[in-house]
Amino acid sequence: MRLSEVTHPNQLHGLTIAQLESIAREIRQKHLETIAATGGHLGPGLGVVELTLGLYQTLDLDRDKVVWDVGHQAYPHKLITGRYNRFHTLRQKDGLAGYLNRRESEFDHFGAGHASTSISAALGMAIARDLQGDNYKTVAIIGDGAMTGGMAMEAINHAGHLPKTNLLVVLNDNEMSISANVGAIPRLLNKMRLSPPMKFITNNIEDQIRNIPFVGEQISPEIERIKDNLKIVTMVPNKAGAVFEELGFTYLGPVDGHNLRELIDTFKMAHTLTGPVMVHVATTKGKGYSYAETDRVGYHAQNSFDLSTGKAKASSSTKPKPPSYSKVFSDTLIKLAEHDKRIVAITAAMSTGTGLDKFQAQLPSQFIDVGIAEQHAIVVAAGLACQGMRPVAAIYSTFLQRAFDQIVHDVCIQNLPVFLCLDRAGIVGADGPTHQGMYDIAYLRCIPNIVLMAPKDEAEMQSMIVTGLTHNGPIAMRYPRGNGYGVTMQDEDWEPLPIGKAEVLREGDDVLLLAYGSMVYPALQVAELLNEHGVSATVINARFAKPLDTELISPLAQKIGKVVTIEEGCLMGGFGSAVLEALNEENILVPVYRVGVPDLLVEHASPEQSFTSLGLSSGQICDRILKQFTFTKETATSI
Ligand SMILES: Cc1ncc(C[n+]2csc(CCOP(=O)(O)OP(=O)(O)O)c2C)c(N)n1
Repeated sequence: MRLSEVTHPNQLHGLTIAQLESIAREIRQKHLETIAATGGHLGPGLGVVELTLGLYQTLDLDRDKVVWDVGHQAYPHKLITGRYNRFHTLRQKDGLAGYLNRRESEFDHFGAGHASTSISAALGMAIARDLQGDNYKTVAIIGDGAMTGGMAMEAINHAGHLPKTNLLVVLNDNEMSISANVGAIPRLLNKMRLSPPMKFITNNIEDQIRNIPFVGEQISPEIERIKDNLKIVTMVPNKAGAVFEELGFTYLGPVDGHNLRELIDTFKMAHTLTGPVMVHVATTKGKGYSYAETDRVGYHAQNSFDLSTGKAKASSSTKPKPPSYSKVFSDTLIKLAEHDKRIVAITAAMSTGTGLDKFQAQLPSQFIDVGIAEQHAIVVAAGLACQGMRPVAAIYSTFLQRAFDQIVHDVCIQNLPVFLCLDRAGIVGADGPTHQGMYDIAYLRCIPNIVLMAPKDEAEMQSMIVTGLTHNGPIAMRYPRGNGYGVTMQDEDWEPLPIGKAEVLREGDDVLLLAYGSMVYPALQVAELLNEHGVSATVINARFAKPLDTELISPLAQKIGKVVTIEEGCLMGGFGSAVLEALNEENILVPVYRVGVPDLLVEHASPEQSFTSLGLSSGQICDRILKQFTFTKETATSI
């Protein structure tokens, strides 16, 4: 059977190991060719090809439920669940998503994107099954990185307390998070991986009996029974899993994650057991592609690349790109931290994404990677702040959602000087709705004591970093994915900005454009375009969404009489809402037109495509303003 013929995972039933191995080779080839063209997660999927095939051969996917943690490794799953023909559209607008999505396939039993949710979700399904008197299997597949997340531990605590609730947890242990996995749990897993693997005496017995002439074929069911009974004897007492056994799980492992025979035998065995079972599978991230096996961090995810060399495709532009915001953030912080030993940089398993890997290399004693544990990261920061340190937690806007209560309860109520640096704030592109940095202005703005700021460019970001480090209370800076504008930056001696003070960039009489962070330069372009239509605009770089510079904004709003707010974030509760509330508070009743992201999910696409589909390009914003307001001829000619 060819991979292209597999439209339903149950077609794997009954295939021989050799046939499965052949499909595995095809999956790897298709996976590599596609990611080389589209970009996406590479190493994680290559590591679970055999795990997926072996597991699915033992399941009935018309009934059984599988929950993949994060979902970035589930491309092999997509390829055998009816999406082979559309696989080339991966992560493209209107194409397949880069993660699992209940709306995309009946086989995506649970969507994700954020880590450590799978055991909880699968346990919920298992409890529902039992309450409804059904009897399908529920399986969670979780990586060793995701096991460092508190929710995974909460789920294990719960499942281990339910000895009659059948739940299979497959621990896909490739020793890596995005970077090397850190912490005591990874250390424990490593020890377990190094313990003697499960013995498969039964297979040898089976082979021996099968090879007896005229006998082997005839007693086949009997062989199966003996084989399975013997497995119980050989698998259960494995000392490696003592910790999980104590927590109420039956532990099977470690199993070679690239040996289909062993995987299938172990999964079959696991399905015969009652209660929570953990199968510990040792896999190799990037398996089968030498570049990815060697550079496991670099090939976690890749932009499009040349398959034969493993290198990124040469850009058509020869112009050097401006630095990314993450790089400016890290470089600036390093310079400041070299002279101020109170500064501690914290990441939650995202050292490369946030640029902090460089900080870690240069100032290891001032760097902390807490694992995929955003909530813990914030409370550690709060503890550091209590003792006079200057903690800087660099976390993507989307992942910081996890730590909302910690920001309220541990940081803001105690008014502690924790500096939150929200990378990837705004539209992120191909990662889609689970990763859009859409909500941070709204979810942070409502908390007392916190200051919110966003730089218009990379030079202003440097001043804001100093602002964040000198402010004596909670303060957050949001900045977008991607590169700055190539503006001139100072090497040192950055001055903090006055808290809550905005900046006037352009003056005009017809409309007041109030822009925040990444939308300030686009707002200047909008003003240029409006000018071509005879409409003159004042443009303000708000710098702070909280406190808002009402001293500047309110009189201008009153005088100009038409206000437009522009932001890269959700409209509800966002920057525009802050302006509306402030004007309302002062009884300034002028029309306010808010431009941002309405109440919808922003699906995967390129950032440019998302901006356009949301009407957020400069040209579209200009047109929208012209449509929204009537600018009289006198106004237009009075410029
Ligand atoms: C809450 C949260 N924080 C951070 C991330 C970013 N992230 C995506 S995959 C990953 C590593 C996951 O490691 P593991 O579970 O071992 O899977 P592997 O990539 O090794 O297959 C991280 C940190 C995330 N998805 N969710």
